[in-house]
Amino acid sequence: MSTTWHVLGAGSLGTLWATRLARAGLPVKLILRDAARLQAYQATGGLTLVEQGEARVYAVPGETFDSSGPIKRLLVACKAYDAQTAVAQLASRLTPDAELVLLQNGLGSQEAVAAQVPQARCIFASSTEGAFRDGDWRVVFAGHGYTWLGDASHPVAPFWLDDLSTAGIPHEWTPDILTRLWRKLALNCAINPLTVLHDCRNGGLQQHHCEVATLCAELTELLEQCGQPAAAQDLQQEVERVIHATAANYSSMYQDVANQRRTEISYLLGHACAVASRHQLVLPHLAQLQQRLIAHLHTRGLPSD
Ligand code: NAD
Ligand code: KPL
Repeated sequence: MSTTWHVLGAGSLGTLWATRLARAGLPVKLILRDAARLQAYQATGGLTLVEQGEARVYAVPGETFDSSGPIKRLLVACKAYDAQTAVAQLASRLTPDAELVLLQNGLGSQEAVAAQVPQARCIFASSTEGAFRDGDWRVVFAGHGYTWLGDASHPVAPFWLDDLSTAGIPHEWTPDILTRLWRKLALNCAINPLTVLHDCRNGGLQQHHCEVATLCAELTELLEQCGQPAAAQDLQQEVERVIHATAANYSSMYQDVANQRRTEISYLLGHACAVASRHQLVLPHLAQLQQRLIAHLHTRGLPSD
């Protein structure tokens, strides 16, 4: 009998994972905020996955935090700023051998969650898959990608990665998950805030080549100083490649701001600046970028944490 996947967060990635696991016949349960959300969900009949224009409904069972029953495998699919509070509400249901998969972008939230549930194994993930919601309980699979998973403190892969293969979720186990997360964080720091401040698509940053290069130099210094030299390698070339390859796209932070949604700034640029200051590194352009972004978020009435 397979272990049930509890999925916390019925948003884009949570739905993308829950529907594919359910489609493969694996046991999945969705954890919702409260009874009202559960009732609304149950009235809809399930989660809808839209793939290549075709919509299919999967009747994944739902429950709330205070449902009874132990949780052995938990996919945490909320935003970085919600992860700690959401997991705290479930801590008492986690089994002594529980495993959590943390799908959050950026860094900082994973350590906070892990510290909260010391008995559990926390597996960090970094995903390049893309999905967005086009309605309540509906997600559009927008970009095929890969999910890297790893546990910096314990390099052995869990046996349940087979479930991901069965569900057709492209993935790879890596002992260097922190390097991957730092590399992605650096890319996001070099691209996303500038797209917000210059009000442009990723490709628009080709007009701001010097500003991008200066940020890449400071991010490279940060990565080298904080023990992540592999994540620093050829950073500027990689940033330029991504700007070119995704020229027509709006960055995720741009989309958050445009839609008046809270950003994950504290776990991206905020985390980079906090680590720089912990290492007593002076990185003036990164610090100035953070100040400009915070001021911009305030003018839009958005939180800056
Ligand atoms: P999302 O906002 O679509 O979904 C998050 C869900 O979590 C929401 O439905 C929210 O209501 C729910 N949630 C928050 N707190 C909760 C709580 N206490 N109890 C129950 N539910 C709660 O976010 P997303 O786009 O799926 O992103 C999740 C993470 O994955 C982020 O860190 C994001 O950066 C990362 N990511 C997303 C994508 C993507 O394409 N969407 C790609 C790569 C990485
Ligand atoms: O991951 C991204 C995002 O928009 O969040 C890219 C496309 C790499 C830009 O930083």
